[in-house]
Amino acid sequence: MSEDYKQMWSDLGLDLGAHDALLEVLGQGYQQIFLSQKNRPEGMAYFDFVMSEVHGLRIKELVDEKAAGRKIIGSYCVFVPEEIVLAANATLVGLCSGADFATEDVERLLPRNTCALIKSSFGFKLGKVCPYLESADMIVGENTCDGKKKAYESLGPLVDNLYVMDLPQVKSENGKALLKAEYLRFQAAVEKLTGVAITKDSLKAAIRTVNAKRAAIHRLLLLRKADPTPISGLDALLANQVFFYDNPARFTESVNKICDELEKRIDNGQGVFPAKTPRILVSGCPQAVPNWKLPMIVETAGAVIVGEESCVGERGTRNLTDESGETVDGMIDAIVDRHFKVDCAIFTPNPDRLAHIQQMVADYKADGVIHYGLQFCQPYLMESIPVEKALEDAQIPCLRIETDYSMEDLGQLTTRVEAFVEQLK
Ligand code: BJ8
Repeated sequence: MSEDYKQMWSDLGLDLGAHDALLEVLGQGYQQIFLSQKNRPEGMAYFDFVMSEVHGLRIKELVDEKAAGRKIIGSYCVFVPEEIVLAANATLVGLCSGADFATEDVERLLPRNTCALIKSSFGFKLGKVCPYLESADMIVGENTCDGKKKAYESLGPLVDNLYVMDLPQVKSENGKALLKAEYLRFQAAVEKLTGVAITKDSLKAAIRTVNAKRAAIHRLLLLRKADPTPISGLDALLANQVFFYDNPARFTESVNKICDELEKRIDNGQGVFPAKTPRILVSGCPQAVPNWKLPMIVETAGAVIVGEESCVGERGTRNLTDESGETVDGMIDAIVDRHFKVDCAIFTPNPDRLAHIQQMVADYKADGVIHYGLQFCQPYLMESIPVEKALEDAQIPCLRIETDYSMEDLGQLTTRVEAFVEQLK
């Protein structure tokens, strides 16, 4: 594929040598981790194709959209409302990154003790290896954790199109009013970028499109309640990750198709692992592409992941936006209501998240929880301690891990996960 796209990547300003190296590692990792799995649903062929073309065909589509006058908006957080972007005739893509890159350069701009997710986003910019970032006409940062909000101050000078959205930290009426004010400000900024005024009809259509996409991925996630589970945690995570890159309508159709297949598998008692395999819920920080370390360890240690309480998972997709609004303002209110339910650990206090973890344990019949914390991520690491305590009080085994994107702790993590799986058996 590379030869066909070299000109496009070069036009986007990528460092072709560094980019080739990244694709090589990504391809090898994908081969070893995903394609070696047994009993995969046939519908995963779609996601294999998407991943093989994630820097190729999908970027070509975005470049073609740009040539036709459409704008591309990049985001690092599920609080950036895709409904508003689509309604203004623009396309939203995720920019969070799940691999270390150009670490030395990054550590000249950010402290060493910054979480891997933030460092990776900087590394992809400084290393000039992310065609999504380079295609974006607007990059949206958000004031969530301290790491991100301060990092955007350093990202600003590296790009010429950073827009920073303020976000509440408390689920109060004032907090909700701030979110609405910020969504209205964002609406105005997007309309200015695209030159398209959002109308009642365009916003309604956008809400329906995004809801359909969320409903489809949520349908897939709920099918994992079955024992044996019809899809591996690795493949489900991949679908959750592709959610942020793919064309929404095509994604919805492909996910619904694989769900039809999974339903048949469930009817036939067919699973990826035998029935009674220990079932694990992963809860915590988002796992962005190509961060597949934890599910790879868990699913080669004799367990299966049945759910992700994460923004790349149910935290990000479970709630739909009410579709009944009849005015733009009414629909913006519905978008605010929907996003205000996201129980990110940046909120204080954040009791909904604990309740959701416990609900997911019950719904997915999980035998235990692995709390996934990225090193130096204060919000999730801080919350992991009361989460563990509450789960233990409810006699639900919990393993708290703290890691990064490197493979240096692979041996140590594997040993801990294997011991945990033994305990669940
Ligand atoms: S709504 S989880 S996508 S902020 S891992 S950068 S929290 S130090 S990613 Fe997130 Fe939005 Fe919340 Fe979801 Fe900071 Fe932690 Fe790093 Fe994190």
